[in-house]
Amino acid sequence: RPSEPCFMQKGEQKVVLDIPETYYPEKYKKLATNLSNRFGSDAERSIPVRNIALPNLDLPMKLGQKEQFSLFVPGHRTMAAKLIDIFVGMRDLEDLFSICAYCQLRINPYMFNYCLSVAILHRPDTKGLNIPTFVETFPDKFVDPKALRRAREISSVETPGDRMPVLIPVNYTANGNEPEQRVAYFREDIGINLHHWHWHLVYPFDSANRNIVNKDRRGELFYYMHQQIICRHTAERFCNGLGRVKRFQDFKAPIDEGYFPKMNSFVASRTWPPRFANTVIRDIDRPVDEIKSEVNDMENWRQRFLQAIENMAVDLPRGRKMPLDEETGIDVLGNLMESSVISRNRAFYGDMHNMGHVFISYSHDPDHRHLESFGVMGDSATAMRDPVFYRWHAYIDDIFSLYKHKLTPYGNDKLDYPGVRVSSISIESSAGPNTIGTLWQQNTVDLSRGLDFTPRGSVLASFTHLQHNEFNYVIEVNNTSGKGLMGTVRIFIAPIFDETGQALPFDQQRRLMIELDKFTQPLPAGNSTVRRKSVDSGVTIPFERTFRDQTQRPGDQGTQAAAEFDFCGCGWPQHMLVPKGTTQGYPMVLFVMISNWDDDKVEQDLVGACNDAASYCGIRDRKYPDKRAMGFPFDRATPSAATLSDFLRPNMAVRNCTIRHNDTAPQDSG
Ligand code: CUO
Repeated sequence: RPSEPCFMQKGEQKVVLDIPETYYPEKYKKLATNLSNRFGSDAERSIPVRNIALPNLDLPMKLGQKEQFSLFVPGHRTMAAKLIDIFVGMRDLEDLFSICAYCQLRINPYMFNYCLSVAILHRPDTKGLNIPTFVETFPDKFVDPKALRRAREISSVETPGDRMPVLIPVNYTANGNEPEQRVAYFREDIGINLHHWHWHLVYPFDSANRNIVNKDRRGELFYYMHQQIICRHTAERFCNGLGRVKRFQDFKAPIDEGYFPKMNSFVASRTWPPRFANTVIRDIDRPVDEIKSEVNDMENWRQRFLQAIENMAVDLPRGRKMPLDEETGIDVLGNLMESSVISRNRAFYGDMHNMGHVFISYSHDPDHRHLESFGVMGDSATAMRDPVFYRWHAYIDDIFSLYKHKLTPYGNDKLDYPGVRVSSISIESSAGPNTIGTLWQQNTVDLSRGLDFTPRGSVLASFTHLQHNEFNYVIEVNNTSGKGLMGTVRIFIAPIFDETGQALPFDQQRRLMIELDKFTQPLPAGNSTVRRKSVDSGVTIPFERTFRDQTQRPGDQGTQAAAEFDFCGCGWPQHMLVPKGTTQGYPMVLFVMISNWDDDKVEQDLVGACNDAASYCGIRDRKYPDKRAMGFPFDRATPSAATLSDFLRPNMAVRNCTIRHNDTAPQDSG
């Protein structure tokens, strides 16, 4: 951290960095010898830092050390892209280490952390390096500031063995008068926000090094991962007596929802600004952030997207056109919409989604007259806390959906799997047949790394999150082909009724289908039973991986395992696999389809690759492991089906089930 220029603590071992004197910023130079003497005498190990010819860091150093950093702000993006390129371009690890030692004293800590994390994920020689879990490095982005103050007090007055965990309250951002507070446990869930931050780390949208951005189907994954967030959020709303979010589509209309994050930034020593109810986004003119943008730009970009979808073709530079075809259209649109550096025409289609974040996050101070920084929507680690995130992304999703509506509905050739019949799916669980039990659970996270000094030993904070009892899917299959086959099992769950209690028509219900799992399955000839555990889901990562410090992972063997772990920090948190349900029992429909693996498979070597949360995160350095459109078979409309039953084929099955919530005091995770 900036206050400790040459000192680190690795576990209980104190390490001093032997930094070349020229690396110290002017203000530290006089102190350098003192610091080295002071920490050096106390240190158990000294690491020499190579004195290298330093690259030009003027651009990334333009962002002050005490400023907030936003990936969505174009100027910050350019600075970060430059720094990522510098980190990725260092010729070996020692040079990277050296430039980091230099940067750590000069570069904005949030930007430094982001760029170094991206570089570590993308350099071939750092695949074995660990990134500490972000919640521990910057807990101020995830937890109640009161808990952090308390943690500071505890760490300074109590010895490690005597420390009791600090309690992070569940509901601290609003009271029951605010209807949106009913889903705060979802919006403010630490694991969900970590997933979102990690996703954007794995899929950066700006870099001069196009390989870092240009990953297989990244634009489509941008669409799909966020689409899944929207339908998961919608299900939570239904469980809590709320309707679907109102899309944020009238850019001139007030945003009904306010949000008061009550978080403090350690770095900027400031409170994150709130947004009052009924705020209207306005033109931004903030020379300090080099942003001048008009709301009308958003209107224009929107019109161009609608036109492109209408024509099923996008305009390329120099008057050329590119058809939006069935296979790659959504990927092209995703990159245009986000927008990423691989957008086919950023000059024309602009930067719609990112600037939506920017307009909203500066709506409280668009011309910087109050000297305020951006709100939580400006940061991928915090954006999902704000109710407006879902309104904005629901609107983005609607635009993608317009394109999907233009595609020919899937026919039997795509949906059916001749010879494979699924006679049933059911759920086995301790909560009863076809019932999933949810509850509140208490867990801990270590805040010591994120305090603005490094205490000896951990300072634990205890927080409450939703959890469910583990369950199994039981699928009865009949393979009448007379030979062994391979299938892809696709499991989804969706609400049955809308917010008014009416049965959801198929075209609405399919857009609320939450992917629970997807896996490859051998299908022996004849009858067989597939039993699959909920914890093995292809969309989630285990709780331990979301929260625990990777350097302390037990049983790690060598660099390969650690590398996989880093990438695998991306994944929907297992504890949020299913919606909360209700105490009376919330009815949902479980859907399974077994598709023909010959039409799904992507031939590639997955040995050593982390692929247990591939549905939302892809696989590092590999192709997306399912050839079908993301969201298949529900991504396209099927006008001929009025209900889900109309849509079913012999290789599909449904089961009504119940999610029953136990609303008693949280249980300890043990
Ligand atoms: Cu993930 Cu808008 O892209 O937040």
